[in-house]
Amino acid sequence: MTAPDTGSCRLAAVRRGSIVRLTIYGVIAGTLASLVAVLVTAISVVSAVVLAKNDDAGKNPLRIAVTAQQFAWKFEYPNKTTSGSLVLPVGRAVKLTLHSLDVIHSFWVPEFGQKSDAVPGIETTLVITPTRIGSYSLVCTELCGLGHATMRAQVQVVEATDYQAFLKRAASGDGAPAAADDGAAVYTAAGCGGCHAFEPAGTDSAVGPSLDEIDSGGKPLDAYILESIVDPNAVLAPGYQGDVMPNTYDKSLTEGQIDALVQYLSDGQGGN
Ligand code: HEC
Ligand SMILES: [Cu+2]
Repeated sequence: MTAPDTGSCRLAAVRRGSIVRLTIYGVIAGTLASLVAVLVTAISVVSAVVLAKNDDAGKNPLRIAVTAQQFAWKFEYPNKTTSGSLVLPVGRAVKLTLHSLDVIHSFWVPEFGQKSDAVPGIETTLVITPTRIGSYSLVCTELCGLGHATMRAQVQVVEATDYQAFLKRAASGDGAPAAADDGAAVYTAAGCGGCHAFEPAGTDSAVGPSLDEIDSGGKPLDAYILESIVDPNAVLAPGYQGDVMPNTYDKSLTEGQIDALVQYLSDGQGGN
């Protein structure tokens, strides 16, 4: 291009100035608007959950208490039953109240699009309305210790009738992991597998000693296992450090659950 050409172009543009500019702005605005519309549609299609604002839980949200602990999640429903997985009815506003028994954890279901920390001594909340039936994963996104990577739980969004059925089953202790005092279920729900190998449970983590052959050091086996769970620092397994295994199980598990766990581990001993 030569200079005179540019000059005449500019002259023409100035003469038609306002109209041209208006048209251009109009086109840009139109494009932006349709882009935003496309994005909004895309986001609502991809996201399984409509987020309500924290202060907009509706009149009667479903309230579920979430307890985080190294390295497991526990959910308590309005009828007081608990479970190691989160089951939610589709289309209903849910207010999750988050607690931690030890360190800071962070509740994150990628499809829910929003995180909330679980902080010891503080109650935090998360309000969501799941809009799509399906199975999702809850992960802890706060590096909370050695078993952090295993601190996961399943989230299921189901029809309202299936949710009611789940609550009934959970209340009767049938098929609800942490509610039933079933040692295997307690082992999974309490996150023991995040640190221990135990063949009957199919876990192979090596942060703590393998539980396949527990050496009770001459004590009665059940008593030794019980002590190891409720007071982990009382006797340290040779070659392992104290203050690694959470010392909160006597608070977070019921007596029945601990008994079931002791039974489960003791039954699983190779030599006994
Ligand atoms: C963060 C990791 C971690 C978690 C989670 C954990 N433990 Fe441990 N556990 C350890 C470590 C480390 C030791 C060895 C040190 C000690 O004895 O305290 C241990 C020791 C034990 C022992 C004694 C084993 C022996 O041979 O003396 C038992 C039994 C046990 N754990 C059971 C459990 C059960 C049951 C759970 C779940 C309720 C659990 N642990 C959760 C890390 C963990
Ligand atoms: Cu965590």
